[in-house]
Amino acid sequence: MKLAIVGVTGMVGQEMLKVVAEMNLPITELIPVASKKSAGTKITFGGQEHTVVDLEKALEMKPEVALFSAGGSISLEWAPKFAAIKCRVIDNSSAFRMDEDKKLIIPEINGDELTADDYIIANPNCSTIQMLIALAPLHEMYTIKRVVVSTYQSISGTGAQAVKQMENEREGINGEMVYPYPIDQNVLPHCDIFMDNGYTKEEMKLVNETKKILDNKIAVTATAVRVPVQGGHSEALNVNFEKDFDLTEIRKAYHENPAITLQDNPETNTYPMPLYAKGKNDVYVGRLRRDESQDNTLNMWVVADNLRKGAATNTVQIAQKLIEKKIIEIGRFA
Ligand code: 11C
Repeated sequence: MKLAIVGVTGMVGQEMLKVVAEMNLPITELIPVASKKSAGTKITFGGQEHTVVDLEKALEMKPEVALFSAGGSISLEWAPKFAAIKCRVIDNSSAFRMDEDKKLIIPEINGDELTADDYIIANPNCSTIQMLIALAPLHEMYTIKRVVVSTYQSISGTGAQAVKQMENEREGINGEMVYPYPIDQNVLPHCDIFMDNGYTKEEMKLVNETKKILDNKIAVTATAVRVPVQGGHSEALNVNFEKDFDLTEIRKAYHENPAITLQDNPETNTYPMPLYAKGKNDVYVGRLRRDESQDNTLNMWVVADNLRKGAATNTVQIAQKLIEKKIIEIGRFA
């Protein structure tokens, strides 16, 4: 298939190239797409050089699938134009996630909802994906009533300029700031913009996307925090169930889950950390323990590479699901 990657020069776009190669998507032509400013530059994929094109040119080249990760306003303007030529768009921005007519997909959880009518498919926010991969099996076993989540989000979630800000701070260079404060040696209780209700947009993504993907009845409250870690988001979850749970049964379910690596042994100091998750597609789960202050409640710790399962990997897995379900008509434009 002809595959376009829109935003190919960004941090997620670069990771998409790696994941597409690792997962062996059946690609006959790669169309790397970026802003007019980057058009004409070269990228290497599959041992060959490819020229980056702008969105207008990419549309003329009629891709069958386009992975978008170039920001919400680009998606809002361009995804419908690609969909109009019957290209399947998988969009990593927040533009369409809460749109009632668009599906919000984590393949392991609701990938089977995809149909041939879906031309713009939304990829959830990174912090939602890793949380729901960990929570979905528990919801099936014990029915989740409420989740209290605190995130510890790395700076790569903000993008390359945030990585530059932290590098500059560490080297004592007075450079451009993307955060309102220094991030090195600091912790900001602030991811994405503030909303009228006092929560940040990132916090509300955790609330609203959980309801859309997993179950509208689950109550979620969130505090999203930026920490001076280059890559990998961590989350502390407090999960209240309708009925009592069994820790051995939970460990067994995680152990058998192909999307999850269980790292949970206090005796050997084994628990998930961003350092382990870097460059990996799995979601890492550990620190499983009963909340002794409340019945039917579990505490746990979840880590994943936000550029991988939180973004590029999930997006590519949606494309794989479309192929598996024969929704993508491979070779249609050949
Ligand atoms: C962060 N979750 O780490 C964000 C990055 O809604 O797709 C992705 C923003 C989004 O700040």
